[in-house]
Amino acid sequence: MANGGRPTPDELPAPAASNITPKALAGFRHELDQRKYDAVDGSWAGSVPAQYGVAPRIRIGRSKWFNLLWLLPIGFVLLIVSIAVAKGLRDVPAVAQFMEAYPGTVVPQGAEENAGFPAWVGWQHFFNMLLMIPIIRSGLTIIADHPRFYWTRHSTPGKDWFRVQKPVPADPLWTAKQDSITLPDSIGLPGRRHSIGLARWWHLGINTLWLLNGIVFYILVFATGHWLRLIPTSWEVFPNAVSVMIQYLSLDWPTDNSWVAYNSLQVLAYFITVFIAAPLAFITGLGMSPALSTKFKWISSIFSIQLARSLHFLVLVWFLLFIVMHVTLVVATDALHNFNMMYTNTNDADSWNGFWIFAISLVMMILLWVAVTPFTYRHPRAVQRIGYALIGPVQRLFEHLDSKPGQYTEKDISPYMWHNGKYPETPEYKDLYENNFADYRLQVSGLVEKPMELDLKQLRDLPYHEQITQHFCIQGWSGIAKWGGVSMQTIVDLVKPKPEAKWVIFYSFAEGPDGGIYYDAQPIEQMSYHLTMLAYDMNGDALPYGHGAPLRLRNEIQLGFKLVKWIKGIEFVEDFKDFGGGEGGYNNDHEFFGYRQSI
Ligand SMILES: Nc1nc2c(c(=O)[nH]1)N[C@H]1C(S)=C(S)[C@@H](COP(=O)(O)O)O[C@H]1N2
Ligand SMILES: [Mo]
Repeated sequence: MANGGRPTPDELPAPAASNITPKALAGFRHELDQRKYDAVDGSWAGSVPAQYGVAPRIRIGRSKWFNLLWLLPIGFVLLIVSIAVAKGLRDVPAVAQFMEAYPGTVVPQGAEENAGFPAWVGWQHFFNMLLMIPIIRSGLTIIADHPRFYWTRHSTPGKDWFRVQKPVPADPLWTAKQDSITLPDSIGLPGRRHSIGLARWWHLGINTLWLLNGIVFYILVFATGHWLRLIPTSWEVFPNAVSVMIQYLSLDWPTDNSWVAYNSLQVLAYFITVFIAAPLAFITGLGMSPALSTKFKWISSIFSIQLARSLHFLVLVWFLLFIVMHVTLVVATDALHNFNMMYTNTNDADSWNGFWIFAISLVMMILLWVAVTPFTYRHPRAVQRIGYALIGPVQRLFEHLDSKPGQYTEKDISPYMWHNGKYPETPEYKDLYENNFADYRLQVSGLVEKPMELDLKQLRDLPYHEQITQHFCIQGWSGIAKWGGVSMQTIVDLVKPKPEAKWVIFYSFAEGPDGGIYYDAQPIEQMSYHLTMLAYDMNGDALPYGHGAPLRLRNEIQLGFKLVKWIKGIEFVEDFKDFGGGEGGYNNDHEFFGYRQSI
């Protein structure tokens, strides 16, 4: 023996088979951005510059776009013409007879006994207004994050029917984040580009209160005779509504009898708002939830997320038109009397009492309007916490919906899938990519019996799992793809998590916009769901660079931002509090998203 009695490498026994290196055991926690972000300032979202949209446009036919600003002059001309026509009509004897037969108001039986407005109507009306302001404004911010509407779940560029943004550029790696636009801070809540995380806390959080207010309203409306005012009880409401319309347009307005009964146009407008638009807002809102859409396939196959989102938007348009008309008419017809009915619940035509209460409520609304965006920028964590307190329980509830595959087939696959996020740019990733991922190792570590490293061949040798599912980005776009790879259950069975493991962190090669690698924490139960998998194939080919090569997560009850692309490691942990900024994910740390996103 040479070497002073020590064996040469050739003489050594082969090392015991092991697929774990000390590096693998370490996880990637040290590569996370540990800073705490507690305010929204100039460095927001990786110092993303403001970018404004274009005037709203509607698609006509295949590719012609109509700028809606033209509706202003067109609407003005139409209004003038309608006024002239209405005035002319009233001179026609048949029309005059019609107007006499249908003066404009149907007084239902029992209306006289139920005349007047109880105090609860005034209060409900006030709360409703107060809540609608943040709901509508945050809704606009949500729209601004993907300023396009589609009729189908494919969200294909050029197939949008409405946009406030230029056409989608030809860049094949154009991301939805690049597509997002800024709103003025006085309009959006908040206005900044890509502040959807905060906007959603406002929107979903306040929605729970609005819903509660609405339920109380429904109960009281039906428990009292108040429903008689809002629900048409005879077909006469239609000719009467036409009559009222002619009276308004001919500028010879109907006599007001609101203390007893609304005129028929009011009844129809209020009925639609209370009993059609409001429930539709709720239903279409839920229609955008990934967990619900994936579970209730028979509904979502017709009522797709994009149909829901488009209808949700049209409901908003209705509300906006309603608010403008309603406020205009309240002020233009007998303002003092109207204020007294709603704010002091008296049938007093001359007192200023109602006006003053209205004025105070208006000041409150203006103060609220002005304060909410700056408050959100100063206290985003408070917005995140309060929002989560309000809507989090429902989001948690929906996380129990473990859906089976089979909702979609090959023919449902979207021709185009939007990209999102920040692409990996590190030398580490570039080297792997150029080598066709021959040196790629997925590192699975943390609270497991058997930490391991798996190369792509080993991953491909595991039982193959395939699913055709729909992706739901928080920004609002969607798309269907076929994903092939390994069920997360298979990985769980291999590594055997310890009982203490409660959360599973997925680490990316890619950094986030503020630096530090992208990551996301998911509850361990969901790793056993049917539709939770690591995908290395997409639509029958190897997963492309833009969509997360060589490996990405799919968990179909969650929104897209939780589905980490370019995965390099998975770590089983007890709690995510000590990882990164401690909020359970990159977007949660940096942009105040939530860690449960089933809605
Ligand atoms: N590493 C990493 N993964 C990520 C993101 C990211 O920014 N970085 N963005 C997420 C978001 S917001 C979405 S919607 C999906 C988009 O997946 P796709 O580009 O394959 O459509 O990836 C998610 N995974
Ligand atoms: Mo997303």
